[in-house]
Amino acid sequence: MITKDNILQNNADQKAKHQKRLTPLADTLSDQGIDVESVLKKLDTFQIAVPSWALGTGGTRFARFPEGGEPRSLEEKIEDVGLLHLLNASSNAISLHIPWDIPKDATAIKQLASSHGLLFDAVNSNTFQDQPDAKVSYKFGSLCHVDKHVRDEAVAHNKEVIDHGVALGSKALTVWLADGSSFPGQLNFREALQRTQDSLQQIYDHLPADWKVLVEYKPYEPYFYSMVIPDWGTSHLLASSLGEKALSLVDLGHHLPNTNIEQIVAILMMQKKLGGFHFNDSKYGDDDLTVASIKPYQFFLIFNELVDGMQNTKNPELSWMIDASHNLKDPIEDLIQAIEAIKIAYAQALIVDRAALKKAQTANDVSAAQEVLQNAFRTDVRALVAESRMRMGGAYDPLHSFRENQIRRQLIAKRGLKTVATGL
Ligand SMILES: [Mn+2]
Repeated sequence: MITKDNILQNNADQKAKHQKRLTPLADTLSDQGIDVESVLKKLDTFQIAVPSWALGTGGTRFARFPEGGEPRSLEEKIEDVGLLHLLNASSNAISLHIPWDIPKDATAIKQLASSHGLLFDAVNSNTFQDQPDAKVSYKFGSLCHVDKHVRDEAVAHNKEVIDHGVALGSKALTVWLADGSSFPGQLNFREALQRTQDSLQQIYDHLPADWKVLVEYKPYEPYFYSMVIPDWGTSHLLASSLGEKALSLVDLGHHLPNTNIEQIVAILMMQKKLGGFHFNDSKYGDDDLTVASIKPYQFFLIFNELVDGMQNTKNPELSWMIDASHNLKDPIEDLIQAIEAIKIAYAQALIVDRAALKKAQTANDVSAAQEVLQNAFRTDVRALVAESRMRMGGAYDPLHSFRENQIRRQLIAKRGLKTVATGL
């Protein structure tokens, strides 16, 4: 479809245009005392995992309008992430969802992934829906359920997910619980949380020594009165009680409107309890829109705290993942844009003049502090991100390459127009 040679040839064609953008930017940054080379090195190695469920077209409660050529199997999902990684050199891992992506032959799947330069990031369990062969129902919860049989089943499922992950070389389990209630009185809050903690402890005890469990939180949906793990505080409480291998996972869409997510990031990192990220953007709720498509400044402020935390705390290494689902755009085009947006925000956070910011904070110079942050945010770093991408073998303009090479048309020719990605 598209080869490394195509990409290198196209990059060579764009070289003069690229240099015209890069040189003045690098000069300006150098004048500001920024070590451009060290920023580039950080960008070079920054990799973001792609979730298997983002490769097909999502829907709403009302309809689904597929793009065509969606991956029909785990193998094809891996091929799509491989294609993405070929284009952007920044998505070297896939995050699987069990049972949607159970490998029939783990060794063969691992080999296929590795042939595309891909690793397996966190594996995700699913107790938010009943599978056709289910012995019990999760209608009224899973890890929090009042019936021990249901809890046991949900715990066993999570342990199985860990085992699948071990076979693939993954190192983390993400638990997103759809447990909650939609009406007052439906659940005893305290008992539901206690049962959840006990269930999580059993899962935690099944983790290999070098694994971690990432505990997601969400204030509402699918239930609209209470969620058992509604916020970062509850996630942090659970992660703390479970042990060192348990960490909180921040999904950007899992907050009430106007929540100060950057402050949550700072607090969790101070506590060495931030495990990872699910990147997306939101206008109203868990909209799962493209990263930074709605609130780019907030996204930059989040990365500003992440960079500060990575430099100044002992927080463990983070799992960077996208969690998005799109019903309008070509899923691969959307992922190209999402990863680009993440790298732009990271680059902008890396060029923040931290010494000047510290000085302004120490002097209570509010205006100066704002200037420092906005100076970084208003710098167009796209040439820097492109430079790093090309150094790593990626395309000058991945979206352009995807379109120019008519990749979606080829995927449709190969897989068909009416395919539905497994799990969607
Ligand atoms: Mn998520």
